Amino acid sequence: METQSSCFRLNQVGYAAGLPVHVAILTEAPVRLLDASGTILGTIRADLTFDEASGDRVALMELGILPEGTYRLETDEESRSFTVKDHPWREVTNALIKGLYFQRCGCALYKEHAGPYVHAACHTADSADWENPSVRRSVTGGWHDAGDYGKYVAPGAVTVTHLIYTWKLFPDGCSDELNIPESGNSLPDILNEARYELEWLLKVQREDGAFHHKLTKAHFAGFIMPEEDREQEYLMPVSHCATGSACACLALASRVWKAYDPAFASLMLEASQKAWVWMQGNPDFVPFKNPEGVRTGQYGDRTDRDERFWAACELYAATGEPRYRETAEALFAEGLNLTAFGWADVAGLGALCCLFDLKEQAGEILFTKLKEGFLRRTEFALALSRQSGYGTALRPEWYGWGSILPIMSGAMAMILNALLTGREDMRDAALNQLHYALGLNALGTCFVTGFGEKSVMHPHHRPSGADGIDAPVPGLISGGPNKVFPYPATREKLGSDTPPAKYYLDETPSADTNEIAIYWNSPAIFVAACFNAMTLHQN
Ligand code: 9MR
Ligand code: ZN
Repeated sequence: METQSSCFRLNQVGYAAGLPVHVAILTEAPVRLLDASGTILGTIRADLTFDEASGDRVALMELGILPEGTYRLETDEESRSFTVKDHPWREVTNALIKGLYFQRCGCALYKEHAGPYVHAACHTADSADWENPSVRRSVTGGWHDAGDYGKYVAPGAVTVTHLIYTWKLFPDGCSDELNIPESGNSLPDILNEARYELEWLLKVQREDGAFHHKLTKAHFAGFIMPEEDREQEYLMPVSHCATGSACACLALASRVWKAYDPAFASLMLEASQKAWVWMQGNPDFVPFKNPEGVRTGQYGDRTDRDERFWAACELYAATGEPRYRETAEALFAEGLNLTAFGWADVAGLGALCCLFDLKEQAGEILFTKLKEGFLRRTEFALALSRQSGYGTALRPEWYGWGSILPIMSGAMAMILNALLTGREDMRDAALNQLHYALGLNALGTCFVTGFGEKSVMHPHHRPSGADGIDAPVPGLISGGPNKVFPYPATREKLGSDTPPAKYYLDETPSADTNEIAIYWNSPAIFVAACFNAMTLHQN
């Protein structure tokens, strides 16, 4: 079906029986809502308003809570169906987690787990030190970052952290049946998947405690399968942000694995503490810049104060030593963005630790005061979603590279508010961000591969482009519209009049609008698992 000519935008994966159903309507004509038997349940007259991000005249309508079934929205010109189920988001949540399995590097993917998306073991050769190339060592494993085959420390640490907090907060929301190689062991599969990256993180630490910023070639590979990418990979120079993020993530993981594998937990805590010592000895922030001749992802950052804050929170939680709490308190006093959960701004991950793990133990400043500040900031996400015709928590001018990240981060913030306060307005606005990812957006596109009637088909993802299979690797989320920083080729096609929320090309070369990335999957996992768990508890 040609969704662009449709006057409905829906969650194409489906809605939950116990939660309010939202749809976007782009017509002022009367819209009938019918059930499966054709009975008209009501007639809607949408009061359209102009939505700046999309340029559409649109109304986000709440249809209330509907029992399980198939429904139809109908005008005289068009009829569009949607489903309401008891557990509509189980498969998509699992697929998003399994999407990370498909990113595994250093091992073969076998038919048994990967279906048709198999490949031989990739990137198994020893890596060279960029600054001293005669020094070589084995640094295999981890996840390919995105559509490219690089492995980057801070993005990896943030992704693992999203997985761990998903498991901590919504254990029922992620199934233990992902069909990955470790399935069936005593550990939940979401933690099994996280461990694959943690083992790699431990290999990227330098003797003195610092972490290399990344492990990549000097430039991106062509659109070839990973096992065909055989040029030399390098451990690039160390960085403050990589070291701070790895420090925090490993401290967190050490707390989790204490119960499952104490030896692994101790290794991680030692590595984390070593990283902290390096951070203390290197107080002056140096932003990472690609060395001359290196063209892979830079992942630059403006400050490491948020990484230091996050690491201090997690090390306090892991050890109980007051010096970590004092450092976190001092950094908190300087002001931090407490609802930032992405690879660059990580203070929100420290807030997660304080508010949901340490709780009162964090003390007056890091619990009571931080909670006030946190809740205040979450209002911002709610306000943005209210201002948007589609309910999307993003300003028109912020549709940049990977716009899915701030949208999913807004959802995370509102979910956490709802957990702390029980507010349903926050919960419902957060749910609209999941709807955005699954098709309730200006493009009418489901951004998760393998799902929805109009889904991403040509993500900028090397295996999807090179494997000879029409359908892309499933369970990967596209970065989505980007008008802030588009490629010249994209600008040529879309011009300057295309509105930000439609600045998107479902075309393989468009890394600027259609790449996938592990740290876009992971906040979507958090959000999807939250609502998946909610449906399990309601029914
Ligand atoms: O996610 C990154 C985005 O915020 C930046 O604007 C963009 C351009 O620098 O890079 C993105 O990260 C890419 C990384 O540099 C290399 N691997 C693929 C990442 C996703 O596009
Ligand atoms: Zn690989």
